[in-house]
Amino acid sequence: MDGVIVDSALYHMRSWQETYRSTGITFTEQDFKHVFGMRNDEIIRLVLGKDFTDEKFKAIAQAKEVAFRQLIRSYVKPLPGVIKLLDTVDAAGFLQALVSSTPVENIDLIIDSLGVRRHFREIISGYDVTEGKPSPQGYLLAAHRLGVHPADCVVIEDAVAGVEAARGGRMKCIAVTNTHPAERLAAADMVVSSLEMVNVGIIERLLTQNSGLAERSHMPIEKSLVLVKPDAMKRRLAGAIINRFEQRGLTVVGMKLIHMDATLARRHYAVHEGKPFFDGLVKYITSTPIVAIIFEGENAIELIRRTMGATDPAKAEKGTIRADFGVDIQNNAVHGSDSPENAAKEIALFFKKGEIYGVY
Ligand code: IDP
Ligand code: MG
Repeated sequence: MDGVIVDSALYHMRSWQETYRSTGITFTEQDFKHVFGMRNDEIIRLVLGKDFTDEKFKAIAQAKEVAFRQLIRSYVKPLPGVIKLLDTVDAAGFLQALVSSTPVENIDLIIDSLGVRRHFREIISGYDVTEGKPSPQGYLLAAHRLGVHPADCVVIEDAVAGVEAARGGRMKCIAVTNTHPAERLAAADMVVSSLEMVNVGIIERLLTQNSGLAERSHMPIEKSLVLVKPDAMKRRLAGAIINRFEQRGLTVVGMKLIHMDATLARRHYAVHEGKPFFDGLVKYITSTPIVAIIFEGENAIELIRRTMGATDPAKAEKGTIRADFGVDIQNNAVHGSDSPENAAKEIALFFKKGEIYGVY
C-alpha cells in the first residue's frame, strides 16, 4: 500500500509538522527523513529530548494521530496510474489482494478515503502475519486466501524487502521507483518509474513466463467441507478421521464443534428433501455435536471423496474411512462436499469469513 497506492510518508510528515508547530517546535523535512520508519514513541522521545512529562508525550502522540487521520480523510490522493490499473485489472478478471504491514486501522482509513476497497478480494495487514517482509508469508497468505497458485501471482512493490518477499514466494514482481531508485530494485522482473506504465497486457506476459515451470501444478486448490458425523463422534473417532485427511496432505483451514439444529440440517441436506430417508437423516445429524472442518489442498474435493469411500460402508473400498469406521448407510461416519459449487454453499452455511484461515 505505502509507496505503491499512496504516499503516506508525506501525510505522516505533515501531521508531525502540524503537531510540533502548535508546541513551538520546528520539524523540518530533513528531521522527518531522519526519523522515518521509527515508531511514534521513539520519534517523540528524539524530538523532545528527555525533559518531558508523560502527559505531554501522550498529548503529542494523540495529536499526531488525529492530525494524520484528518489529513488522510481530506487530502489523500492515489499515486499516478493506481486507479486506472486497479480498474482495468479487475475488468480483465484478475483477483486482487492488498498486502501491507501497516496496522489494519490505517489500511481501512486509506482505502476507504480513496474509495478503492471494492477492488480487493482480500486484505492482509500486519496483524495477519508473524513475519514481515522480506518473508514471503504475507504474499503467500494472500494467494492462499484467493485460492490461486503463487506462480499465477504478480506482486507490485516499491520496497527492496518487498521485492525479496515476492521472489521468496516465487511470484513475479513489478517494482515501482516511488521510494527507491531502480538499481536497488533490480531483483524484480520489471522496474517502472510509475504505475502509469503498467497494464493488463504486461501482467499477462509476465505470467505466461511461468506457464512451463516444473514445480507448477495444474490441479486446482480447493476447499471442501468435512463433517465428523454423530456415529463417529459417539465412538471418539474425530481425531482418527481428521488424521486420515491430514495424512493425504490436506490442510485444516477452519474447524469447529457445532450442534446443528434442524434448520441448518435441512439446508445442508436440501438436495435430499423429499427422499424417504430425509427426516431420519435430519434427526441423526442433529443428534449430537459434530466437528465441522474446512480442508484445503490441491483437488481437495475429489481427494476427500476418495478418502471417504462410497456412501454405503458395505460397498466402500477397503482402507477408506467409511469402510473402516462406518456402520451402515446412514451412520457412515463422515460427510464431504461433492462439487465446488456445493463446497462453497456448505462452507458458507457453517463458517463466517473471519473463521477461515490460510498459510501458517
Ligand atoms: P454422501 O454423503 O456420500 O454424499 P448422499 O447421497 O449425499 O451421500 O447422502 C447424504 C447422507 O444421507 C449420507 O451420507 C447418509 O448419511 C444418508 N443417506 C443416504 N442414503 C441413505 C439411505 O438410503 N438410507 C439412509 N440414509 C441415507
Ligand atoms: Mg452428498
